[in-house]
Order: sequence, then C-alpha cells, then structure tokens
Amino acid sequence: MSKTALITGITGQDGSYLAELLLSKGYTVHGLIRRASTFNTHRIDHLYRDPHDPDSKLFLHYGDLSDGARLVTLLAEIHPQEVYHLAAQSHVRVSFDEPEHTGDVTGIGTTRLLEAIRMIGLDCRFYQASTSEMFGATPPPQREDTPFYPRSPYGAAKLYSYWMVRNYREGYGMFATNGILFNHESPRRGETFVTRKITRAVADIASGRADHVFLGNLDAVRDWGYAPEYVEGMWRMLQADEPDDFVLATGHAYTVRDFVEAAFGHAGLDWEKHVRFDDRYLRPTEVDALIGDASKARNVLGWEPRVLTPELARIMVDADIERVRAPEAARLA
Ligand code: NAP
Ligand code: G4F
Repeated sequence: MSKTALITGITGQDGSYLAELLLSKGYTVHGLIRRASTFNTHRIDHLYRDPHDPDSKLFLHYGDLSDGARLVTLLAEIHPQEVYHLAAQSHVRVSFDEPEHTGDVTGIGTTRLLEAIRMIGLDCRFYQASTSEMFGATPPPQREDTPFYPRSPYGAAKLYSYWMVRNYREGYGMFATNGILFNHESPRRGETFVTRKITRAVADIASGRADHVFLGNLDAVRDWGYAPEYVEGMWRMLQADEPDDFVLATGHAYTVRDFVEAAFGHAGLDWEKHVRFDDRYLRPTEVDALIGDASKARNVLGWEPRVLTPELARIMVDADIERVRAPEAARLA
C-alpha cells in the first residue's frame, strides 16, 4: 500500500528534495503552499503534473502556518500517515528584524499543526525541522544531550517548537520526532544564506556580470552538509521503531572564510580581490561555532553523510555557473 505524506514547506530547499525522495519511494505527496502574487513553486515545478492526470502523485494545497483552522481542514481531508513539518521563517538574520512574525510562524505554527493532529485524532508520524541554532552559544561538539542556548529569535522559536514536540510525544503518545539538523546546502539553497550568496557571486564575477560581493562575519564556524543526504535522514527518522530526537551533521568544521576560499578558488578567482565587508550582515548576537556529532543517527538509523564542505562548494559553484550560462536549463538543478 502506497503511503501518504504531507510536507509543510514543500516549496523550500528541503521540501523539494524530500518531495522527490518520497515520490521515488511510491508515496502520494501533499504539500502546503502559501498563496503569493508571484509563483513560488520553482523548486518543485519539475515534479508537478496536472492533478487530472490519473498518475499524479503530488498535490498542492493553499494554507499558512498562521491559520490553525486551515491546518485542521487540510489534515482531515488528506489523512497523511507521515507529516514532515519543514515550513518556517528560516532566516536567522531576518528573525532579528521580524521577531514577532518569526515567533508566530516558526514557534506557534508548530503548535497549531500538532494541535490540529490531536484535535482530529489523526494517527500519523510527525517530523519537526529542529535546528543546530538551538545550541547557539554552547560550544561544540554538539549532540542530542548538549544544553541549548539559542542566540536569535529564530533559535528561540525553534527551541519552543522542539519542546512542544517532546511534550506531545510524552503527553499524548504521539510519534513525534525532532531532527536537529546542522546547516545543509545545495544548488537550491535560498539565495540570501551565506553559501548560496557566495556561489552566486562567484558565478556572476566569473562571467563578468559583477565585480564584488559584500559579506559579514567570515570567522563563524559551520558544519555544512549536502541537503539531499539530510532529507534521507528525515525519512529514516520516521521509519524508526520509536520516536526520538536525532542530530544530523558531518562533524567537520569550516569557517565562512574557508567556504569563500573554496568557492572562489574553484572558479580560478582570488577571493581577496572580490569580497568586501558590510556590517549590515552582522547579527546582534552571533553563533560562533556549530559542529555536530551525529553518532546516534549513524548507530540507530544507519545514516551517513558523504559530501563535505569543499565538495559542496564545488557542486554549488558549478550549478551557479551553469545557471548564468544557460538559465532555463539550470532551473531544475
Ligand atoms: P527554506 O528554503 O527557507 O523553506 C522554508 C519553507 O517554509 C518554504 O516552503 C516557505 O514557503 C515555507 N513557509 C515560510 N513561512 C510559511 C508560512 N507562514 N506558512 C506556510 N509555509 C511557510 O528552508 P529550508 O532550508 O528548506 O529548511 C527547511 C526547514 O528546516 C526550516 O524549518 C528550517 O528552519 C529548518 N532547518 C534548516 C536547516 C538548513 O541548513 N537548511 C538546518 C536546520 C533546520 P515560501 O516558498 O512560500 O517562502
Ligand atoms: O547562511 P547563514 O545565514 O546560516 P545560519 O545563520 O547558520 O542559519 C542556517 O542554518 C541553521 C542551522 O544551523 C538553520 F536552522 C537556519 O534555518 C539556516 O538555514 O549564515 C551562516 C554564517 C553566520 O555566522 C553569518 O553571520 O554566515 C555568516 N555570514 C557572513 N556573511 C553571513 C553573511 N550570513 C548571511 N546570510 N549573509 C552574509 O552576507
């Protein structure tokens, strides 16, 4: 019997890769999308078929995490066996500008979804997109039992969601799991996260369309992995015997400067000639270093990351160079 899944945030980086993965496994996939005045489905357009097509397995539904009643009607309509909750205001820097909105969507939005499941008595497995940002100021290496110390409105909202998931698991016996994922990137990464901002700049500079890029703190340390491998980990978490919390990370540390060097170097460019500093990209409070220990996911789920940061930078630069060379062909990268 084919399984049915709901993905919130299906139009985002992870949602698009997860939809691909689940469709390849024979799932029927439903996705929550926001109504926008411009198209926001470019990451999943290649998966979409006319819903009148009898072979169509991907269905999109309008809804917003701020609208709890809509989450109830949607869940009651589609009765998913697995819910992957990926939607969020996910940008840390933006969360300082929009702390209330971030709390409403990234924090309370999770409660609205959990409560909708509880209200209609839906028997499903629930994945929460928790984050290494919850560790914040706690020094690395970070793992499931490391104390949390969030350093942004985004981190605080995600930590609230984390505890609500644990509360629904313990209080109502829900199969609800937190995936505590460290940074993961890809050619589909949002354009204002630092890796993609860098690789887009490299492509624009290499093609002569730009000369420089403005960045903030180059000393921050991150553990960057490859997004398609991380969505495989999400799926494995919901196939486990018991609901639990798992870190996904590579365990390898690089600074933003290291990523800059790797990306510019791959295109034969000297980064020091093209990178300028702008303090608007600094944050009121920074997370200095995130380096994860994913031993539990390796032992319990058999999950193993393969792509490390230098290869990731090359993959992303190549995709952005191709995007500049042949924009239409590169749309589905
Ligand atoms: P992303 O590309 O920013 O995607 C976010 C998704 O959430 C988009 O589909 C967006 O829709 C949707 N969304 C935002 N506000 C919404 C609202 N009010 N109602 C309904 N949908 C809304 O994020 P991502 O990188 O794929 O990450 C997926 C999840 O994992 C996020 O929760 C993120 O916080 C978390 N996470 C990410 C990482 C990482 O390194 N990527 C690490 C740890 C955790 P639009 O397309 O319409 O904007
Ligand atoms: O790419 P970033 O914006 O990602 P950040 O803040 O680590 O958050 C991402 O990863 C989290 C997991 O740990 C997710 F939960 C979250 O949703 C998101 O996906 O910034 C990375 C680092 C920061 O230290 C930042 O200060 O890069 C530094 N940075 C330096 N210059 C910059 C820039 N970041 C951005 N976005 N833009 C810059 O110009």
